[in-house]
Amino acid sequence: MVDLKQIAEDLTKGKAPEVKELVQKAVDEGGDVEKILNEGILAGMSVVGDRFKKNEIYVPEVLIAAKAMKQAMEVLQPFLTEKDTKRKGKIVLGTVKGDLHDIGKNLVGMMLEGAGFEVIDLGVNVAPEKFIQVAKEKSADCAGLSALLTTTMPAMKQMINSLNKSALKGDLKVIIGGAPVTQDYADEIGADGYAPNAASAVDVVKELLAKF
Ligand code: B12
Repeated sequence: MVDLKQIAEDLTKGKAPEVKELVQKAVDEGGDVEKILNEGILAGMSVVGDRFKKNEIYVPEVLIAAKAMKQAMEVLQPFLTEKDTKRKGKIVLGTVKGDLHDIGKNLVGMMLEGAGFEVIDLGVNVAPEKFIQVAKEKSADCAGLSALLTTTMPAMKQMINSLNKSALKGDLKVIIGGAPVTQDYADEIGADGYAPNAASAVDVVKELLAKF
């Protein structure tokens, strides 16, 4: 039997081929796909996130681990999609206007997809109205906004102000994140949720969309 801890450990070291192989083996052995995801891949990514927060590792290591995660997710994705025939919810995700940082946003997107949510990634430099327009078109349940610059955080407030004036008010949940963003800021601007990292973003979105 594949040791899921080994998957997590190899992932923290960015060993993409090993991680992919072990995940494939675990699936072939008939392992529980959600368990492989949670106790293998996401457990590993959570360690990577913690180490990054403590400055024990830096952006390149995070990216290498994220790449390993992405490859491993390719193995799991068909099973996850099959299992969640009715997806848990739809999220429009983007980095706010004026901001080009997307590493964290991409990690959040990957983790959400891994957890069974449908993610519509709008990319970077996304105008407040764009989030609302696409959410409306695609009947999204939640908008995820990322900002890495203190100067672009006000774009989150603008999006919420626009949302409150739109027909989607109350229907579209908003979760925000990014290094300078805090729970206090989320409360101040009236966001529905905040998460400090990709792993907890999944928990917060699950809570917000509990009706699914
Ligand atoms: C990589 C990087 C860049 C890259 C971005 C590449 C890319 N494709 O993203 C490049 C080189 C392009 C860049 C450019 C700039 N950068 Co820069 N950059 C960084 C750096 C080193 C790392 C950011 C990162 O990717 N972290 C890794 C990820 C995994 O962490 P994260 O983004 O925080 O995401 C996690 C959480 O925040 C959360 N999260 C993130 N998004 C979301 C969204 C939701 C919905 C939720 C729930 C959670 C969530 O989950 C993620 C995963 O756990 C930071 C320094 C730092 N240590 O943070 C500076 C930093 C953010 N940059 C900074 C600056 C100033 C700039 C520039 C203005 C520099 C310049 N003079 O040109 C430009 C701005 C360009 C622009 N308009 O956006 C400053 C910001 C200062 C400030 N307080 O505003 C920082 C803090 C560096 C510094 N100490 O000065 N940068």
